Amino acid sequence: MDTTRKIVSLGEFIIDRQSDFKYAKGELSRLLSAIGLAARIVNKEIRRAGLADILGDYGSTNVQGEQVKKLDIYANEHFIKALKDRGEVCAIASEENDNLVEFHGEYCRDGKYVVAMDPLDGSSNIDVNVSVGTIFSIYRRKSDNPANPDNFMQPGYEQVAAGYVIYGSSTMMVYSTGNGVNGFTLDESIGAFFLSHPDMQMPKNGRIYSINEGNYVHFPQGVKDYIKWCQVEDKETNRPFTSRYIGSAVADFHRNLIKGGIFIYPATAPAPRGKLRLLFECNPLAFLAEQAGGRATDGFKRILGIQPTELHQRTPLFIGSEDMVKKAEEFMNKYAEVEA
Ligand code: AHM
Ligand code: MG
Repeated sequence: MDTTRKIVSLGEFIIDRQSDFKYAKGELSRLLSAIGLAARIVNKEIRRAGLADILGDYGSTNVQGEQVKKLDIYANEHFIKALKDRGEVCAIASEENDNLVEFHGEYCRDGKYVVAMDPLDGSSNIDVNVSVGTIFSIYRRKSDNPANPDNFMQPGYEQVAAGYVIYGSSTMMVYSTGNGVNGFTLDESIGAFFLSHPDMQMPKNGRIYSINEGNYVHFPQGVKDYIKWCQVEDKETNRPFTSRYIGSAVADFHRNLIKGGIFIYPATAPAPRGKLRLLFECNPLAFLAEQAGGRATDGFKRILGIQPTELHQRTPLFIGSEDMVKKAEEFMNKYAEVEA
């Protein structure tokens, strides 16, 4: 045991860092701790997912005669409830809801903030016991009216905080308030997150590329060329690289954050704007990548600089170690005029 290292819980850490915000009165701290609470509730349900056959399939009625909710719906409801109960958020945009969820009255005291989230990303992986995650993003509200979508039409660089919870072989919460990235691991026996990965830095380079190669035929030529480049033998650059694709963006990102690597979800012929959502997935992960010294673009321009025009907007995503993303962009730029 390393007795020189201080044990710091998520709650203590949030309070300690409150002074980073000059005018903070504790609202953001309360909001972050609400996310930590919802994460623990959702974690408990995810850990029981393998028992669904015994206790009742999701969508069916369980042995107690209760309706068993699909986990993505369950996660959505619990994150919304935890945030609503703290009263610091005036509206939530969720990948699970077509429209904004807005709060009024006691549930929105001053409601300085709005939250965009993907409550359970990669949820198709749940049935096969593969990691999934919750992704969140916090902005200052812009309009007096919580229902005004303009509150969410802010470029990603305006994020006050962003992060994710990964429900993997252990459960972790990783977040940033714009002052570095810190990771906390859940001790399930006592139900508390502890600082386990202080000041996370994404390696400047890496040798893992992560992309759904099944779509190869539909990729832009720049991506095809980059993949081929990754596969060529070259001692100096340590190629061929390793291919790893989990199919849960949070898990692929988390691995690359620690080991170094690139994750690409490009535009494809059938999905010309890519698959991933700017507000719910790309902006929060891009914020974390940049805070950890990495890079995130759509193959040409910075993700955090994109002006959103709709809640469920999609964008191609190239994210990870700075040098790897830059290299992939070089290949994209060769065809920029053709693809523009
Ligand atoms: P979801 O929000 O519906 O779960 O979809 C997002 C997920 C990402 O986690 C993952 O990177 C991607 O979809 C995988 O897509 P594909 O199966 O097309 O490779
Ligand atoms: Mg998603």
